[in-house]
Amino acid sequence: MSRPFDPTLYLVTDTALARPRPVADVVRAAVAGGVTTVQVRDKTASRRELLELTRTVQAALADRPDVALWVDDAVDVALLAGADGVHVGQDDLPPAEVRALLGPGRLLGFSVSSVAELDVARALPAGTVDLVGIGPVWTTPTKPDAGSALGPGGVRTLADAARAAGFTTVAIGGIDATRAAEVAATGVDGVCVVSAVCTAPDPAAAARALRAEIEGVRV
Ligand code: TZP
Ligand code: MG
Repeated sequence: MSRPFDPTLYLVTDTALARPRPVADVVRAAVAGGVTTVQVRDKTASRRELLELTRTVQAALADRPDVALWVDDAVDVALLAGADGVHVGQDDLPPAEVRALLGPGRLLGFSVSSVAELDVARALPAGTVDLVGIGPVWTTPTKPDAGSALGPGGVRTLADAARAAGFTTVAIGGIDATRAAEVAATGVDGVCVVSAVCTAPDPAAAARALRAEIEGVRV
C-alpha cells in the first residue's frame, strides 16, 4: 500500500521561476503557508542535478513528514532519494513499468488530459496509479505545450470519472488564488500550482491565500 498523503495544495517546483531564491527556500516557506505536498520538477536539470535538488528539498522538509515528496518523471531519482512518489506523463515510462520499479510502498501520479488518457490508468490493475493530475485547466506559460485548456467543466468530467475509478485527483494549469476556488469546486481532491507560488514574492503568503480559497469551498 502506498502511504497516505494530503493532496489539498500541491506545489510543483520550477527552479527558473523560483530564482534567485533556492527552490528549497521557496518550498520551506510554501509549506509553512499551507502547501500539503511537493513535487520536484526541473526539466533542464541533469539526473545528477535533479537528485541533488531533490535531496535539498527533502532536507527542507525534514521536520514535515506529513508533506509527501514527489519527483517528476525520474523514477531512478525518486528511488535514490527515497522520495514518497514519482509523477509521470503520457510520454514518460509507462505507469505499469514505473510501478514495477517503485514497488508497492510509494506513490505514483499520472497526467491525464482526456478520457482516452484516463483510460490508460483505468486499464491498469488497482494500486498501479494512485493519483491523476488533470490539466491543463487553463493554458499557462509555465507549460506552453500542455494541450488545450479543459476549463473547470472539463476538469469536473474527468475528475468524476477518475474518482469513481479510485484515483486521487488534482487539477493543474493556470491556477492562482483568484481561480483556486473555482477549481476546488469541480470536486478534485487537490489544487496544483507552479508559478502561483514559485514566482510569488512571498511564497508563504501565496500558499496561505490559495489554501484559504480551497478551504472556503470545502466548508
Ligand atoms: N502540467 C500541466 S499544466 C502544467 C503542468 C506541469 C504547468 C502549470 O503551471 P502553472 O504555473 O501553475 O500554470
Ligand atoms: Mg513528465
